[in-house]
Amino acid sequence: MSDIPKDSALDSTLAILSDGYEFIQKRRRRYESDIFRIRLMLKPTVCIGGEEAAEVFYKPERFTRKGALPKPILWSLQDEGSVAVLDAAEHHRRKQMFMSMMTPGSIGGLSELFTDAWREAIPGWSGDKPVSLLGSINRVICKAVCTWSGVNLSENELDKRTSELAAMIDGAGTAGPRNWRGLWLRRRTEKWARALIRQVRRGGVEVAPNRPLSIIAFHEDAQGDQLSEEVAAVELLNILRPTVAIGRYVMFAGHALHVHEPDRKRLLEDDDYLTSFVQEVRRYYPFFPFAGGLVREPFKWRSHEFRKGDLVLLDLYGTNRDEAIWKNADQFNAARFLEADITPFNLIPQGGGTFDINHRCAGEWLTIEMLKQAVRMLVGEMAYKVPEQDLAIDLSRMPAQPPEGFLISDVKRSA
Ligand code: HEM
Ligand code: MYR
Repeated sequence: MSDIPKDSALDSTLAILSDGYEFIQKRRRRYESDIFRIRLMLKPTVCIGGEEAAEVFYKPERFTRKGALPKPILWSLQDEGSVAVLDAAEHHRRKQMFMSMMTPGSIGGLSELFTDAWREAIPGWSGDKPVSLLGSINRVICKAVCTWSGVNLSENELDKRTSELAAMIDGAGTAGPRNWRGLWLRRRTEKWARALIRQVRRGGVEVAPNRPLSIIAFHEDAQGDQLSEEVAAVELLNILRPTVAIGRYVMFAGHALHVHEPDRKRLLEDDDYLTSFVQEVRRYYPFFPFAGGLVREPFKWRSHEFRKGDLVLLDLYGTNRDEAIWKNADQFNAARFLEADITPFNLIPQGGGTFDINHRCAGEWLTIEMLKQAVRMLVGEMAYKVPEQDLAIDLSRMPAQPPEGFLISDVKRSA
């Protein structure tokens, strides 16, 4: 048995929904412990946080994601049959498929498409009414990532796909109507993606072999079999949806430029400072709250025996805001990463450990590059005002955002 602190609540499900991102962090502070026990939907669960905890969590093959997340979250995001719920050799092979799309050349190509789509969209934002940066940028990213992936869309389809993908993300971290809307719209996206995979396989649609659509459609498992149509569609969505999710970081970058006032001139002239700003946006702002896993092999940490099948939640948000790692963790410091060291386990907004043999987010490099380009656009190619609005970010809403998605007005091209 173990003597780690135990939350007094009979069940913590409601507390997670009300404390949101701060659920684990608050209790780590209250118990002065990086490990404590709760009951989640009546299941005994261990919560852990901090750099050492991340190292424990990301020891290769120690945890499986299969059965770890409540179904409505899983179905909104990575989904059944996806890379996220595979283990060991099967996982490594599928993950390699994703990582093969993440070469610098390929990411650079997406960044160029992003820039083109952004420039094209600016005139449409210049009307009398303020526009939401989140809503506007989601459409720009959706267009860029579809073209990059080898997916052709009409303008009408672009609107549909943007709102479906955005709804999946918006609905992922809640129980109730926002979640149901995301899942409902997702059915339409899945049908569309399955038809696309079918057409590509039959040769009805030409796609260059290095495009994600083609890579996924013709990927083979170790037995030489292609993915089922359902799973191939799910994996295509696992490129399109999270890339659209970068729109939320673009919104946060806009928020940080306004509220935390970094040196704008330096952002354009000093690549290290720009990278530091972007990393600070990823560290500071709330995005993915926790990662979950079930223990595959028993182990012991901090005198607690983890048994096979135990559910463990790792505090991603709280590790990024951990005072033991980051000086003045709750302050935004654009220059922080000119000095601070990044390890595989301290800056973990998109998971930790290694990419190839662990579940660390496949799209992290792509996220960083697109965010750097987004900041260049916001600072160097656009003039805009930030009208009066509520800029507070409610940490009980998952995913978090300023209520109106960060409004901007009087938008013009400035270069
Ligand atoms: C996995 C966050 C963007 C593709 C993950 C995980 C997190 C995450 C927390 C799970 C880590 C774990 O289970 O240990 C984010 C955030 C993003 C983002 C906050 C910001 C927008 C992207 C992008 C792509 C992507 C742009 C692809 C283009 C994936 C895939 C996985 C994953 C395929 C599963 C990896 C695996 O199981 O091995 N992401 N992600 N994500 N992400 Fe992302
Ligand atoms: C993706 O689309 O896969 C990337 C980012 C989506 C983030 C949405 C975050 C919502 C909260 C999920 C709760 C998870 C709790 C274990």
